Amino acid sequence: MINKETIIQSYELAKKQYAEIGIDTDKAMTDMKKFQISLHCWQADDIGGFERPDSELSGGGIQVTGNYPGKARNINEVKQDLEKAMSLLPGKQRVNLHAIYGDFDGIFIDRDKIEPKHFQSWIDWAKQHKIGLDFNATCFSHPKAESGFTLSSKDENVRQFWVEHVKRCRNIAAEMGKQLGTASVHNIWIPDGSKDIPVDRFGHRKLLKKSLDEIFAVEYPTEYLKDAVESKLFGIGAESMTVGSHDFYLSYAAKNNKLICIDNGHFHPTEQAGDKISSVLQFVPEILLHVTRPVRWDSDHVVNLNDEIQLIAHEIIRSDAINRVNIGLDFFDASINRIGAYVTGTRAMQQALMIALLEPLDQLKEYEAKGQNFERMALLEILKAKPFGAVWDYYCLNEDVAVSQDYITEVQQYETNELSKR
Ligand code: RNT
Ligand code: ZN
Repeated sequence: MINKETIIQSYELAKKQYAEIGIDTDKAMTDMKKFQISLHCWQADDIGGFERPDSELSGGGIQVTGNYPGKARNINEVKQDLEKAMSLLPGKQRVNLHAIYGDFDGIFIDRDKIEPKHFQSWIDWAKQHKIGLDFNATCFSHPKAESGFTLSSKDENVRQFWVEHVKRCRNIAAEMGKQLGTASVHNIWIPDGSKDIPVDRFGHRKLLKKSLDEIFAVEYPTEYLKDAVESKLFGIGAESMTVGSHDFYLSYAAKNNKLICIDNGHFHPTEQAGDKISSVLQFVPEILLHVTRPVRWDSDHVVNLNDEIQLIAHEIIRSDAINRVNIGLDFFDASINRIGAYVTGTRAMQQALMIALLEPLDQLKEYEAKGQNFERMALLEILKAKPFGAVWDYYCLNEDVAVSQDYITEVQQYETNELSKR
């Protein structure tokens, strides 16, 4: 077990060191409360969902690899796993559901028939835990998605089926927001694209625009619902063209006042998702982030505290956009303990935010404005060696969650007591 006295003493020293460069560590800890990261339910069961007892992912560019034991087999186990993960995380979280996670009571309800009542038990659970819910239409893992086209399908029946599904999903999300008193972010991601070089890119994109216009024709109060659209570069089986590209969705969001969802796995590898934040925020009201770790491609590894995540966090703080950025996670690794994945990934994002809050921004901006670029670079380098870990550990201690390596022990215990029995 971590020694509490050591954590407290380390913090006191760290606090003094940060104060010397004008940083108030107590304030940084208070500011951390402004973030509520949305935990994606799909890490718990490898995006299986509970639509059909035998449900399996059927393509759509989403690949989950690994078969580590302990995968959640039903809604109660997903809830239990999320509760465990949240008990190991400082601060408050939200939970992000996909439409295939409805409480269908063993009856098959097709996607164009789902209703708020199928999510009432999730809403009640969220009320009980005083957390918000976010939502996603599930336009993949379905026979009507197998052609590779959903909202941009040229088969009018197929297109209408998916339009109806997404309309219903927005209605469900609005109901979540209404009952929980915190707007639900509904995100649209579709797998539409083509494996080989297409000729009618224009036709499919025109259809996607038409579908979105139909879907958004129904308006909901923004206190209940915030709409986001998620772009992508390519997927497995859709290497040559993705209908919902960044250009497409960014234009759509800017023109229609929607949120753009930036998934940092959905761009060319040398593009920086963090660099996009200050651009798109000039034109859209808010953004949704899908924070992930793309290893060479959109592999959705567990988020680690790396340069990419730190730039994202810095840009949120430096753009003074805490209230305009909704942070969701989007990774799924079935090859390791899934609760450990949640906690490690979420903590990495939280740590990145805390590092960003511990930056003497006024001083750095002043150096920059005056052309003192050596000074700017030096201070940024100096900050890397400051005792951020002491502040983080103290924050966890204050929040009454496992500090440092103690969370490994807790995840191991949960594996022994719960996961290994599944
Ligand atoms: C897929 C998108 C999408 C999904 C989730 C499950 O590439 O990132 O956000 O991962 O909807
Ligand atoms: Zn995503």
